[in-house]
Amino acid sequence: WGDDGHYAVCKIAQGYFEEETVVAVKKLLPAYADGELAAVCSWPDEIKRLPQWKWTAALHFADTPDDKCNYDYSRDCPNDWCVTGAIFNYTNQLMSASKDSQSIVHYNLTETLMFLSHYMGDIHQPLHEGFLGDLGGNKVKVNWYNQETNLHRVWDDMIIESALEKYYNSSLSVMIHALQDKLKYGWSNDVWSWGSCQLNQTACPNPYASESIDLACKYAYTNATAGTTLGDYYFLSRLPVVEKRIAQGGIRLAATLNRIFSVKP
Ligand code: DCM
Ligand code: DCM
Ligand code: DCM
Ligand code: ZN
Ligand code: ZN
Repeated sequence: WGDDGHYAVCKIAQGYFEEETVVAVKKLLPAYADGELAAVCSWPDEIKRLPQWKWTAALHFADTPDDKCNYDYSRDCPNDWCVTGAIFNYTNQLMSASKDSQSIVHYNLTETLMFLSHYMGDIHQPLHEGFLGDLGGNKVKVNWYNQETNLHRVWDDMIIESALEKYYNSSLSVMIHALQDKLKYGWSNDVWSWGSCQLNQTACPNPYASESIDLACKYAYTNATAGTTLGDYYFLSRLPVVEKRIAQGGIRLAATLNRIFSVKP
């Protein structure tokens, strides 16, 4: 996602934090966040092109083989170097620090929290598990209404931007409130299952990646080959998918952080 998508995921997550999570997150946030996790959730995008952070660039996605439309950790996350592996790794870092406050921590847990929160958003963007051959839609040149762009950017930014203009008075907080209402009144029966993890695991990103490539094949790539002009039909039919993925990302980020910080030393 672009900045708006990441902000929305983290703002929604904040509303589902348990008390211990509120306290732990507040301790880890940098001062400039002013107590808001959402304020720092785009940080990994801001730094990923700097020479000293280049190693993080591949952790934003897990591309999958062209036209397979499925995801397999051992195949698509070689050496654990992808968004799913990053979520496992950063969860483990926060867990070991939460479990044993005496241990010498060799990493910066503030950065760990910002990476985990960002990558939990990205894994829910269907094209972050898109095809290897087109770099998750980046090589698919399309027009969004009369603007030249690529399919990946349509899903990172354009659908959200058009929704803000058309339905939300150009206000991200109005859009977030609408998603919070949908979570309360429309998706209330799904929220518990979205947040739950199998086998008492703390983080379970693999099913999220599988859902993403399934949605990429059913919605993102469909009727969006190179050279296509995407407009109202594509926008209206795909916006519900984008909104649901942002809501799911928020719920799952909160559930994961709640599991991490409920662990007593
Ligand atoms: N981005 C940014 N600042 C940067 C690098 C990228 O704002 N220094 C934006 C542009 C991307 C968006 O972040 O479209 C999402 O990046 P990604 O999807 O790689 O996480
Ligand atoms: N991306 C992806 N798969 C790739 C390469 C990039 O999903 N193989 C994502 C990461 C960014 C966006 O596409 O969100 C743009 O990539 P970049 O910022 O590297 O130009
Ligand atoms: N949708 C989704 N994930 C699925 C199935 C559907 O994001 N596994 C999208 C397509 C629908 C929207 O969400 O337009 C609402 O679907 P539902 O009413 O099934 O929740
Ligand atoms: Zn992206
Ligand atoms: Zn990213």
